[in-house]
Amino acid sequence: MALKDLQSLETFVRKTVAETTISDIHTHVFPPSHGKLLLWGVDELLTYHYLVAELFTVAPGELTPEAFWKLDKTSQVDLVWEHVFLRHGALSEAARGIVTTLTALGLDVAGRDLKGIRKWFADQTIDQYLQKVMALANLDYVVMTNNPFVAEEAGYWRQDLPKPDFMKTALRIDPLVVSWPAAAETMRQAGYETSPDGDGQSYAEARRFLSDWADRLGPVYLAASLGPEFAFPAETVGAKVFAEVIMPFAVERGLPVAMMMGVRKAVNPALGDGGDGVGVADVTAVQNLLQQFPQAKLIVTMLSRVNQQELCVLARKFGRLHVEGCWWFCNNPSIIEEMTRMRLELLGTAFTAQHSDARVLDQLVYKWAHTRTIVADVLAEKYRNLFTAGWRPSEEEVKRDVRAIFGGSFEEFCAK
Ligand code: FIX
Ligand code: ZN
Repeated sequence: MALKDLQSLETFVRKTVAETTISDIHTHVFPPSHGKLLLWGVDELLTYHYLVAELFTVAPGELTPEAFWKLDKTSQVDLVWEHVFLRHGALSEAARGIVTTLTALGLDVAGRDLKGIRKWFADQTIDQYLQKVMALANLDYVVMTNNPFVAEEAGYWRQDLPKPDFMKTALRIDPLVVSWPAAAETMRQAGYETSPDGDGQSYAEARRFLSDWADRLGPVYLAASLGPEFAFPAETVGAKVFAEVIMPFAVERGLPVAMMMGVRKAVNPALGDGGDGVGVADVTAVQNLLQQFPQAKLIVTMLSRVNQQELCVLARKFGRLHVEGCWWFCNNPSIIEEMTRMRLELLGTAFTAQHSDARVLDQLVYKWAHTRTIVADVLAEKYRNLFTAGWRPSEEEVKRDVRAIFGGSFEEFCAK
């Protein structure tokens, strides 16, 4: 049905964004059968590495990361709660996210009763809670991050444990690119003839390793996070592994390669996962891979705000490049708004607006609630401009377009 005036159009756009089922194409959640790997609950929420990093921006000098990591989880949580939330206010995106999640779960976060909130979580069982979180976030599926080079993860997958269909897999292979000698040793110990130097045979065996794990996992895509220095082509081991292992395997298997570019690993190692930083990546590496591998499909997100326009322009040149997500340090309202507006202006709906990157299950609730609010504002503006220019979108078309940027375009891209 056509939308006859600006008011009914804007109302319908906002309603559609609020109600559209979303596919979350990058997360760090795990199946409940993988035990402690699946993080959930208020203590894990409050010790998310974003908040631990924020703790050390405000904590007293005598509280060192070394001392913090020696504390038990409850004491760590109490410190984050006291210093980040109570003494300095929950204005950061990561802190506000906890408030959003706890409120959506019906908990009295305004009362700041951490004890009572902890008790509520203690009464939850993960299987029901997982369903509750997926429903609250209104997701049809999540794509996980599954790294066969992490012994604990590989151990669970080798047991062939139950996994909900709505938890899809991604074969994560950073070590192949960024630490080949260690990856070669892991593969050698698993029975593959790989050597730390990397040679023809090693690369063939690495492709076999990927093939065996792809058979086991059935991944939606291959994935790797890369530093800002990643270049292609280049006389580096990483570039050689892309050329000899990753790209040939991906093309042969018909799998997209997801590249997450621009992370400066362990800028401050004392913070653990929270110690990573950001750097401007090299978009020409993506361009060169697309030119050299004309059958390959790349899904790319970049960590630096600086890279965003150049990446969007490249996606206009190659239908085999899919731009997705406001990754990590871009996953903040000010940057999500700018990136979504830029992507709509340059790519129409041929992109995926967001991924949650959730490491703690409950984060799915806030990451998507916050994104829906921002995307609704941007889309309302874009449809208003389009209507004013003379176009009359129907309700079905608005639904189609909203779904497109929340998973539909991704599925079309993967099926190409
Ligand atoms: O490499 C990645 O998948 C990153 O998203 C993570 O390493 C990072 O710690 C994260 O979860 C950011 O949100
Ligand atoms: Zn991630």
